[in-house]
Amino acid sequence: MSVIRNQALKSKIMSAEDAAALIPNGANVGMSGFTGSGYPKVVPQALAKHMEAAREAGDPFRISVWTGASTGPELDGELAKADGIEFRLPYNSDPIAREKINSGKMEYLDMHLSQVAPVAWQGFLGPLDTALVEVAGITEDGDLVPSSSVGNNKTWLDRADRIILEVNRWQNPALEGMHDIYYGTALPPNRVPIPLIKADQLIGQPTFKVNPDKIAAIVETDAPDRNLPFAAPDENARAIAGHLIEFLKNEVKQGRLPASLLPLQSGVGNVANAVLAGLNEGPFERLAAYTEVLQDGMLDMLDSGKLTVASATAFSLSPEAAADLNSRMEAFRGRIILRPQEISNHPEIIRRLGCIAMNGLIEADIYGNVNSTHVMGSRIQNGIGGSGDFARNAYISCFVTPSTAKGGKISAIVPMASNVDHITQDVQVIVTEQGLADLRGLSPKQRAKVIINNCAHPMYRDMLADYYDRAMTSSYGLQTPHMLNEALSWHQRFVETGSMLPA
Ligand code: 0RQ
Repeated sequence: MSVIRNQALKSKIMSAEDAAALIPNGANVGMSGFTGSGYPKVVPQALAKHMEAAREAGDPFRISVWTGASTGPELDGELAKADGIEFRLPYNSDPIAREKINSGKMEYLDMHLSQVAPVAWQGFLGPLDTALVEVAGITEDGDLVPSSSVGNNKTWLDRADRIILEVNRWQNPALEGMHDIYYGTALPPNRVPIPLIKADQLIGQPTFKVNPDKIAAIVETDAPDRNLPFAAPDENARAIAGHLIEFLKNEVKQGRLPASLLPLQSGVGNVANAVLAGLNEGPFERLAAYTEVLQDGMLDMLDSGKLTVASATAFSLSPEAAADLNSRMEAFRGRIILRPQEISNHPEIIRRLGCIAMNGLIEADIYGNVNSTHVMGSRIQNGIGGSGDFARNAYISCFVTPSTAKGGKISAIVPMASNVDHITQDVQVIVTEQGLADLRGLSPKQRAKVIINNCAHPMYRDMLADYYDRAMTSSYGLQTPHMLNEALSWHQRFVETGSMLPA
């Protein structure tokens, strides 16, 4: 069966080049895509060629790109390489785009992922000229079958003046019916409760509604989603997973968590994926996930039966796992639900379900403030993504990280975080390969002792204890003792010498 089942819309089929030519210089473009899934693959490349030519002719052509989260090299990579992105939101992990941002050539607005759609509706971002969205198909009635991510597509399709669709035949047609698109959100004062009280509940419809008059172009594609592979869990990652599982086991024993835990959220990255691998071998059964991305580890847990259902907004799978899932999508019907990111990351729902959040970090300070985004306080790594949505509203908010980075030259536990994404009140558990710090109910000074003793690498532990002891005798105040002239000196030393360790 054709994936374009609506006869009238077939007349809109055209080449990627012709579709790209519809996007004007300076436009705000809302694109699909979330962690390397469901992003448009051919129109951005055609647009990038056009941008390269314009740049060489001395007449720069740049647009603002709004997405769900990160995308693939065909989108962010190609447009950034062509110097075609003036402004980008909300989450990026593409290395070329990262380099443009960090060299000051691209404006980047890093936002909580749950807030992007409502903010777009508030209007201060300006009008949305074009929605460029990958879909898996078009129904007889002209409804759109979402692809391997939902992200902000509902909002882009509703809000844009013009719609360009990429219909991707690579996506398994069995995706139809695996999405839950909720149309009940509104801005205040018209907001109402979102009626979702269980991770596996359906509250919306399987397709996007769309005004056919706005569809200006349809481009047919047949190209795979492209994600980066995960690193196999190393010794550190396995140790981190082990500490976290012991902690969760004890919470169950103490009667603070049910035996099947509470809905899990797991962030992006190698360490978060390794924790899932640990959970797959662990003692917990009949788990549920209410999360934003479904990584390899979660797919394995669905396969083993440890996980009964995974609600997310996107797949975030290695190329092998993406191909594997795509080849047997039907088997996961009813067990995988993809929702708009406004819903997958909604504070109201996360708080109600009581998610257990597990996210990576760049650095944490001795008082438990967490930096998820900026290396040495100034270079963006990826972005806050959904970590803030979940950390603030979770039942238990955990952060996982190796205790050092860059072969030990950087300590992930520092005197003062060089940028704060998650304030100490939103950080309840920090886990490194050294151990776990349960910070719940502790004051700042009590937290410092536990973090230094349990989480810091031995190479840095005495240095942190020394900083804390001296701060206790010289700090302006003793609620959160600091020596302001030294608090960021480790970072400055790294910038100057390439290591946080003294010569
Ligand atoms: O860089 O690849 O150049 O060596 O950061 O680090 O240790 O592999 O860890 O893949 O789990 O990522 C915070 C980036 C961790 C991620 C972060 C460097 C390190 C390496 C990756 P290289 P690891 P992970 C839901 C949740 C924010 C968004 C989020 C992230 C690279 O977890 O983006 O949580 N989180 N979303 O060398 C310098 C340090 C460093 C450091 C790590 N202290 N200093 N570099 N790195 N720590 C999903 C979404 O929102 C979509």
